[in-house]
Amino acid sequence: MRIVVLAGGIGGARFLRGLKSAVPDADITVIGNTGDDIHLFGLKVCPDLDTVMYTLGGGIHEEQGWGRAGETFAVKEELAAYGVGPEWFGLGDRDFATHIVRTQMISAGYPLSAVTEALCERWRPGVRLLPMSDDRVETHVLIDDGDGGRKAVHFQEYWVRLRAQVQAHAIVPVGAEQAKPAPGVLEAIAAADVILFPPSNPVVSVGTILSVPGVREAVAGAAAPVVGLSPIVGDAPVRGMADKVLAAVGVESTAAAVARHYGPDLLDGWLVDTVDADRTADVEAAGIRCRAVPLMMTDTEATARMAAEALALAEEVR
Ligand code: GDP
Ligand code: FO1
Ligand code: CA
Repeated sequence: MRIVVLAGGIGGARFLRGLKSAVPDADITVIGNTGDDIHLFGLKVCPDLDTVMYTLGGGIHEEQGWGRAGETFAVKEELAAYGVGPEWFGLGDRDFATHIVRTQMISAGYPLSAVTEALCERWRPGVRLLPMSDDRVETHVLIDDGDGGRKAVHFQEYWVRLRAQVQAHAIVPVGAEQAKPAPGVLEAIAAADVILFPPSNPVVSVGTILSVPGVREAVAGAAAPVVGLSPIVGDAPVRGMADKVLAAVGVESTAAAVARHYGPDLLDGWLVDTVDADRTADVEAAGIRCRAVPLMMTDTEATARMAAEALALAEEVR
C-alpha cells in the first residue's frame, strides 16, 4: 500500500511512528513542511523535516518533541559570549551538525530534496521524506508593530520568541507562489493508494504544504481517498498554539471547523476525538465522512490504532 502523508513537525512525526507500526509493510512518502525553515548563523535549519527524521530515526528528544536527545549547548553558549544571538532559539551542539551538513551540501549545489535524502541515509526513518519544495518558502506572520502599523516577522519569531501571545493578523507563506513542488511530490500524490493529513497544524504545517502551487490541486484530484485526523480535541489544540493561527485565518478552534476549512474538495474522511463525537454530524453535513475515535497519541500503540482507524475510514470512502 502506497501512503502519502502531508506532515508538519511533532504532530506529523508522532503520527508517522504509529502509522509505521500499524502497517509495517506500507510504502510511506512524507511530504514535509519547509515553511518553518530559518537561516541562522549562516546555516539552514529545517525544524519540521528534522523533527520527522529524528523522531522516526530514534534521535529525538522525546519529552520536548523537537531537537536531539542528550543535547548540549556549548556552541550556543559560546555564541552568546560573543553577543551573537538570537538567544531565543535553542540550537544544540548535536543538532548544529545536521545544519552544517545541510548547508554545506546546499552551498555545493544540491537541492534540499537531495540533501534530505542524504541526511536520511544516516537516520533511516523508514519512510521517503520529501520536502514540499526545493525552493525557499518562509512563513511570515503579520503582527502589530507597536507604532500603529503592522510588520511581518518570521514564523519562528512569532512562535518561539513571542509564543504566539500577540495577535496574528495574517499568515503569509513568502515565496510559495513562485515555488515548485519538489521532485517526486506530485508523482507520489498521483500514485498514492491513500493520502493522510496527520494531526498537524492545519494552517502553518498542512496549509503551507497545500500553498505550493499544484499540491492542493493534486490532492483534490487524486484517485486515492484523503483522510485527516483532527489536531483539535475538545475545542483546543492538544499541544501548542494552533488556535492562534486558526483565528488569524478566520477558523474556529473546533474539530468540525478545521474539517470545513479543508473542505470536501480535499477531504473524503475526517476523524475527531471521542470527546467531540457530537460534532460528527456537522462534519458529515459538509460532505465529509466522519468518525469519532480516541485521538490522543499517548504512546505508539494508541497512535497505531488511530492510524488504523484512518486507513479503515479511507477504505469506507474509497
Ligand atoms: P509542529 O510543526 O511541531 O507544530 O507539529 P505539527 O504541525 O505536525 O502538529 C502540531 C499539532 O499536533 C498541534 O496543533 C497539536 O494540537 C497536534 N497534536 C499534538 N499531539 C497530539 C495528539 O496526541 N493528538 C492529536 N489529535 N493532536 C495532537
Ligand atoms: N522550539 C522552541 O519552542 N524553542 C526553541 O528554542 C526551539 C529550537 C529548535 C531548534 C531546532 C528545531 O528543529 C526546532 C526547534 N524548536 C524550538 C521547535 C520548532 O521550531 C517549532 O516548534 C516548530 O517550528 C513549530 O512548528
Ligand atoms: Ca512546524
